[in-house]
Amino acid sequence: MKRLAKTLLYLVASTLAMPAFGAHWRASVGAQGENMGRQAMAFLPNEMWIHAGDTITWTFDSNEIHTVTFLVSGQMRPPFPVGCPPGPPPGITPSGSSVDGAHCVNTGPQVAGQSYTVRFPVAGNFKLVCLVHSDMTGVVHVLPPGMPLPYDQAYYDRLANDMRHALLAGMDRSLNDPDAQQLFDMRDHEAGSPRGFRHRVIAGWGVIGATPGGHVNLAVMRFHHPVIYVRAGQTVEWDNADPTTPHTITFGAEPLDPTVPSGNVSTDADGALHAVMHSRSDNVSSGFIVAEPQERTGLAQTPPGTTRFRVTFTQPGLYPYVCALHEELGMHGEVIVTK
Ligand SMILES: [Cu+2]
Repeated sequence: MKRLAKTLLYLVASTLAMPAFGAHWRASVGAQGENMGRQAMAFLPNEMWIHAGDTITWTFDSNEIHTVTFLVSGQMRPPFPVGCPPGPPPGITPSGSSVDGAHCVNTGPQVAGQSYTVRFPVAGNFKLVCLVHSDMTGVVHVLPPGMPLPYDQAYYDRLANDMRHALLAGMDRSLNDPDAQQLFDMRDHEAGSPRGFRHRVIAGWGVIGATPGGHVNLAVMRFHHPVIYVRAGQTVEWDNADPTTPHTITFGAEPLDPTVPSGNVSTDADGALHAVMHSRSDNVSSGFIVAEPQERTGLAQTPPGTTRFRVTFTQPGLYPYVCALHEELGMHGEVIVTK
């Protein structure tokens, strides 16, 4: 009873205190399907209207890493290990930091269970970005105190939930669509023609969407056809069909630097990377395989053709592999080579 009275008193006090101390808002970062394969890479919601003096707490909701980052006005996004300049890497600022357009604020990479609060002392429109994912952006409109706000927290909660479901369910449908499955199977079958590659694995795929506040995207961190059968002497090809997310195809020991191919990988005439494996104890890693990127300032460029990776298997056996970036999300597969 005493506790209830205290809670009520606190509620009344905090309501009365609101104008003086600023309102507290909530939003979330990222979302994932049950098996972590589907990753909604988005700020949920990715556009909010608040008052100067308010704070927003972002709660991280996925095993995939994200950052909440407000750069200085006009600044390009640095790589996430660099973070917020000035200052030495990792360039992280503490929770409770203030965004004013003149100072960079950066959570650094965070995962499910973590949260971070940002203060907005001055009016302005502030762009919100994730340093890990290029198609994950948003905006916070900070209005002068006293101006009417278009939405309340309940609206943002509903919107975040709708966005979460739309992103995750949208991809669910295309993944589980029997027609889509059949299309892939047919393509694999037809590719048995001399011009094609018979044994093909889709190494991740995804979609990019947008709201007026910025970009949202969904990445499916899975190998389509995670188990594939070939005969000794045949070649398997992995293609990345995700617009921005890189993946690796890694057999054996994980490389120190997952971005670059292992020394035993060569380049085919069409630019695709190619390795030959004689035993499952061979260490082979593709480096970053990523769909052909748009050329943009400030982004690392990959040579054309690193959208595909091929491995020729000379000996029968069981060849397990992983994506070195997304193994923790369950992104792994197996090639079974028969005589
Ligand atoms: Cu991956």
